Amino acid sequence: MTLDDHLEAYKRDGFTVFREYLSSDRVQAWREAMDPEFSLLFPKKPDAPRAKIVPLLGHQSLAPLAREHLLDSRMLDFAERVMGPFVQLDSFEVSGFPIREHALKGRVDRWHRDAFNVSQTWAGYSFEYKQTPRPYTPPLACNCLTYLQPMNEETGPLRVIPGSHLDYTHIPQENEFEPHPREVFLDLEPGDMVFTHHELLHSGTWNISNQIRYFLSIYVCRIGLPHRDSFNLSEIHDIVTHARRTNDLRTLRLFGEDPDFLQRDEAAWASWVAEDRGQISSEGKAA
Ligand SMILES: O=C(O)CCC(=O)C(=O)O
Ligand SMILES: [Fe+2]
Repeated sequence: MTLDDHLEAYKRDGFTVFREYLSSDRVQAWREAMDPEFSLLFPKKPDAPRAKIVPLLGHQSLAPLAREHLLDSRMLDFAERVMGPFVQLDSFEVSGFPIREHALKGRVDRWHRDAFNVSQTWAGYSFEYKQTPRPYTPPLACNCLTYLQPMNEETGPLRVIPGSHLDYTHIPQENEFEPHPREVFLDLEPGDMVFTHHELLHSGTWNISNQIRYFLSIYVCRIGLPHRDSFNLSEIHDIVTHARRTNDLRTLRLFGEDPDFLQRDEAAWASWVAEDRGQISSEGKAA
């Protein structure tokens, strides 16, 4: 699929899948580096549904793999296609889901929209019109989820509601743990990456396989929005120093730095507004 194909699917469905995003060597390297970490993390909170390592760039042994993954131009190119040149890191983590009892097979983790979503802004308002799907607009945030095992009935698939980034699908609290009539299970192989729109309704599924279920999550948001990860990490200082030296503005923006972006944005608006004015017919101008 070309980036245009991905963009078309993304606009329509609220997500797109990049197959074989990570090679099997990379998937194995990640798993081997993380298994020992998670076997220490799980016993600390035995009842927690998952454990996390965050910020990944602050982790001593995982930082080199994390840096390569975060700066992958395929992800950054696509993020810029969907958000424009405003891509900032919010948080980069790995989640590991422990092996759970068979009775939890197929159970919905919890339906939700990810951070910065606005679909539910007027939930509960009594409308005098019927809400119909709104026009697509660029996301304020995107989740780049890379799964490190096949995603099937045992490992617990990612379930999504295609189109829910635009159609105001609402799941009442009492149904957040129930299957949804429009849900689709994503059939993924190890190393496949799912790139989501922050308004997409989705849920994980409990892991009853014989291995830890992992995903890497790079959550990006529009520059200037509040971010969870600290950018005051030695790995990030190193990336930023290099980016300054090479005048790599995209990489600087990833960590919230770009003194000129607002000015460039405003210049683009000004030419757009001028173009619109120029297109008004003589009748419109006379009015
Ligand atoms: O468990 C999954 O596969 C998805 C997790 C998720 O939606 C999240 O971390 O926001
Ligand atoms: Fe999520």
